[in-house]
Amino acid sequence: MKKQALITGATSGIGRATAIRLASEGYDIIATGRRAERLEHLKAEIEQQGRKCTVLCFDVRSEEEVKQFLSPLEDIDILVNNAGLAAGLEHIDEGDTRDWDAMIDTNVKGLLYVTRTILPKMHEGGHVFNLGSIAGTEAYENGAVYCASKHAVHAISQSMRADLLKRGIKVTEIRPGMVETEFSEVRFHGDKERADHVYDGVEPLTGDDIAEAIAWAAQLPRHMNVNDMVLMPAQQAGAFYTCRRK
Ligand code: NDP
Ligand code: 8X3
Repeated sequence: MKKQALITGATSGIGRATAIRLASEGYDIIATGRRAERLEHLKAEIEQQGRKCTVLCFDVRSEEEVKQFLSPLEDIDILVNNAGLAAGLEHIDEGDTRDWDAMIDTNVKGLLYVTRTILPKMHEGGHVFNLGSIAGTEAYENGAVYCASKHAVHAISQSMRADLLKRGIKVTEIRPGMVETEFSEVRFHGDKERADHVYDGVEPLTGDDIAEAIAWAAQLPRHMNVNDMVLMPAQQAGAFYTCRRK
């Protein structure tokens, strides 16, 4: 039987690259996001690879929408909980509470809604990937709520792994440092110039690099799991250490 991979946040960056990569590994893809046109482009690209691609356009922050779109699905082999964002980069006494809601509702609650809906449709041998971050174990100035949301993903991943042991479902947390996607543009509310400076003097990772790691972990033998994968550009050693070349 063909295997199915569900990837949330597949309209851009890491999610899009992972959908294409897993399709090339022989998975049929279910791709989600809020931007319908981008999902249609992805579908066409994956179908050109000879794989099936179902696209589902909804907001992971809405429990109702998550249930409506994901409940009908069956037999999911891989779930990539990727949809997420950082919004704003301010001190806690200046932050916008709408940004805080967006991050907590997407990165934490959205991931939980999707997971709760999909897990009953996963069999032994299934594999969940959660997109955490180096911000899931480090906390930096101006990042209280984003870091808190990724600390939550780290905790959820550890508990989920324990909860699913008996069902033979693996849980891998992917925790990247700098990956050049639309992430920084979203964080700075569309300010592309500011976003570009984040990667000044650094060769960042790409969505394809993260997809490569996910594809590798997904093909390991049944008895072997990568619990936690921290991935960074070679010029970065943590949230506080980046060597920028002039
Ligand atoms: P992008 O902004 O390029 O992609 C984010 C994806 O999430 C988009 O497809 C977007 O789709 C989707 N998304 C966001 N909000 C929602 C929502 N409410 N409902 C449904 N989908 C949503 O960023 P990345 O690819 O970089 O980020 C992917 C994940 O990786 C995130 O969880 C991020 O925190 C994590 N990460 C990223 C790092 C980086 O440096 N880039 C480093 C560490 C972790 P749409 O807008 O169409 O809904
Ligand atoms: C994104 C990476 O360094 O902005 O999760 O926290 S960082």
